[in-house]
Amino acid sequence: MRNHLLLILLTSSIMAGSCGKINKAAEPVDIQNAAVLEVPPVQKTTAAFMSIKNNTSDDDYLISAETEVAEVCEMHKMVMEGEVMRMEKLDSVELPAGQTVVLKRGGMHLMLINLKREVKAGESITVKLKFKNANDLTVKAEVKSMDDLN
Ligand SMILES: [Cu+2]
Repeated sequence: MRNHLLLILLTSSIMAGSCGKINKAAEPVDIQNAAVLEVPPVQKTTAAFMSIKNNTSDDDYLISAETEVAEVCEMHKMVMEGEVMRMEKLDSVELPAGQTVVLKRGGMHLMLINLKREVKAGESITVKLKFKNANDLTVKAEVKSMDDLN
């Protein structure tokens, strides 16, 4: 009886291990092309963009973000209201299993609010990301001019 139980436990832990990730070498979540938009010194708000790939076979969620340069960092999406485009705050960004979600201009983005200092093209800014399942990630986002972001 004891042996059977042990076998069941072993089998289930092996299966759980192999199901957790699609690609063993990859991180649970990969960030690519992280960028922050350069803004004039008078502007106290900017946005950050990136591609977020969920390498696991479970849906995950980006639940918060923070940067060294802004007091507040929110997740936003653009919505059309009649002819007018406006931004709406998101509680989280869904990261479907095995898929890449792109935060980009005109779409979802991180909003950096109350900038503590000027952000200049060419410098690199630390962005901390928190997920529902994956461990926290710290990534470097390059500050880019509007033209370089297109
Ligand atoms: Cu926004």
